[in-house]
Amino acid sequence: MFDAFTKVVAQADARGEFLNAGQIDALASMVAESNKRMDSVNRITSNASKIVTNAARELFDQQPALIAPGGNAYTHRRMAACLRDMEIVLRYVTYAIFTGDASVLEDRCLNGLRETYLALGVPGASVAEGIRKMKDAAIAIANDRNGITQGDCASLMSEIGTYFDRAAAAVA
Ligand code: PEB
Repeated sequence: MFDAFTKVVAQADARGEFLNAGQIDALASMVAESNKRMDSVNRITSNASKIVTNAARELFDQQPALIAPGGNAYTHRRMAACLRDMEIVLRYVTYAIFTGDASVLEDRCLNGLRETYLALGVPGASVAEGIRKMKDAAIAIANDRNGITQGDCASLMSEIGTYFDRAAAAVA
């Protein structure tokens, strides 16, 4: 598991090089902008159950076959597994946002997930759609201009989007 700092160090060490000015500048600006990152993680974390349940509700509205007899979220056991899976993905996305690096998400959550869903018969495209709905909700919450010091959050929001995109692409 890497964070933005250890990733840069590992890459430099693999080449036997000192950190270069560009790398130091990039990490320095990450530190300077870190309040936005922490606030985003905090907002998404404290709204996690709302993000998960709303995304699942929208998914089942659009794909009612999932909750009809024979569907992959039919029965309380499968519904619970589905909500749990969405929560797991969202949790790992918050770790990736916090560390500024996708490796924790990739290594501990997404690695092998497609194969798991194939083996279980869970439709990956539907999981991906659920993840996209969580992405929209999470970014709307993290990027809410109300009740917070105003600043330019465009690049952080697009970074956050990439973690959800990776998760959706890993199972679609
Ligand atoms: C991944 N999901 C399921 C299982 C596993 C995961 C390992 C099998 C074991 C179990 O049932 O608990 N576990 C999960 C995960 C990690 C992990 C992400 C990462 C670290 O350890 N059903 C739907 C929707 C979708 C869904 C499309 C969006 O209709 C999910 C939610 N996952 C779903 C369902 C099951 C499951 C299991 C329904 C149960 C499948 C079954 O037993 O028939």
